[in-house]
Amino acid sequence: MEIKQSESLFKRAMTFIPGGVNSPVRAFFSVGGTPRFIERADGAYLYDQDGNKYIDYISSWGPMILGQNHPVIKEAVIKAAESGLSFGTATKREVEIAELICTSIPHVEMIRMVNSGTEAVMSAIRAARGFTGRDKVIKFEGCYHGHTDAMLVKAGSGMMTSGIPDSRGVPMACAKDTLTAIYNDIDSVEKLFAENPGKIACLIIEPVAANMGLVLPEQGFLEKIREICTKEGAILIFDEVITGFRLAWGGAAQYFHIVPDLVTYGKIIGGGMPVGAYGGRKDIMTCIAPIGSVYQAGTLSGNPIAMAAGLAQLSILKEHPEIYQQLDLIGTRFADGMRKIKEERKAPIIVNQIGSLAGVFFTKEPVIDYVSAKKSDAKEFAKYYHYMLDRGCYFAPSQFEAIFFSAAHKQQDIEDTLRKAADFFE
Ligand code: KE4
Repeated sequence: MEIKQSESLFKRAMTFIPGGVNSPVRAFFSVGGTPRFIERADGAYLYDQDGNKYIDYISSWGPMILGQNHPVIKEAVIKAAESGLSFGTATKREVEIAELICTSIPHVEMIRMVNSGTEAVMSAIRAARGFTGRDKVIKFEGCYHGHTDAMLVKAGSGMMTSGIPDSRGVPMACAKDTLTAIYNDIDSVEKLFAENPGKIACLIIEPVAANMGLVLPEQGFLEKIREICTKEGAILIFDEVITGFRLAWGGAAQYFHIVPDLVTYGKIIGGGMPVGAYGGRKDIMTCIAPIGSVYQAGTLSGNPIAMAAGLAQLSILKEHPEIYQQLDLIGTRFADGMRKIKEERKAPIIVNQIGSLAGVFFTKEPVIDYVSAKKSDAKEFAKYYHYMLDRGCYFAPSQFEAIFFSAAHKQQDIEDTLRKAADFFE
């Protein structure tokens, strides 16, 4: 595969941008080789600067659930841009998107727009601390909640990929209030509450962990977490930046019938533009400035163009719930196909999948948490990664990320991918 343009662009990028990228996991450091510089995207496909075509299995890390360059979303952005880009005032679309979410997701009584998932998480944690008057936060090893200081402790995603689960630059004074539990291990949660009675403001969890590869909650795990948080007076925050509006319209909360106190969103609600949001119980959200004393703000929060893209995408998802069945079919078809390859070709892989999210681990043990995920053979993954990339399948360049399917993926794309994967395990 000819990638001369990407190679020369990467060389230039390395001169001016740390690692040549604006987000670490894009740099291909864990799989080696040259990141592909994508020029354009359409439907289920990406096209790089050298004209190579790929089936898109990262969907911009989740936002492009309807596929790339969707005509309705594009039209909404162009139309909004004709009226101006940013006013720094209240605007109608902010009311419309807040109304759409709050009137259709019961546990979201109020919502605040921000510009990224990181900002949503940072603000939700501050709201929980302000509401409870407590300082400590529980997160789970391998879960990633953006790069706010308090969350860069045993974090997943790019940190797990680069093997630095704890970032330098985070003061001990901050990290000491972040307690880490083990995913799918309720005893580790109970132990932290017992050791810190009355001190834990909130527990934040990815209800489906998609930043250590894909790890599913075991039966009863989320229910027990809900019970413990209620008993201990700690705020339960579902970080639905990935699962929100993806697993179901109401996200993992609807999928698993659990009611969180706060929820964070990102990705899909921006339709490809920079948007995050946090919301939930009214009694907590009314603590937020200007009506409350928990401060949070943002110049471009609720930006008119971003709201137009988000509204367009959410409106399609709301009006066409059959999309979720379609997404589940595609994800299940992929997972079943990979498991068939595992059986027939004795491939050393474990496949996790839920709806339009999947994960393929190069290991023989079930992957249920950070430790079991870390046992994956990253070298073998890297070989598989490049084999598939060179044959036009663009997955996340890390063993510790998820596979994202969109409504634009067709049966044919999946069959084509499975055929190539089977050949790799020949
Ligand atoms: P952003 O600040 O990147 O918009 O969102 C942070 C975030 C919060 N919560 C969850 C559950 C997330 O998955 C993320 C970000 N996801 C990664 C992908 N694993 C973003 C990709 C990247 O960092 O480049």
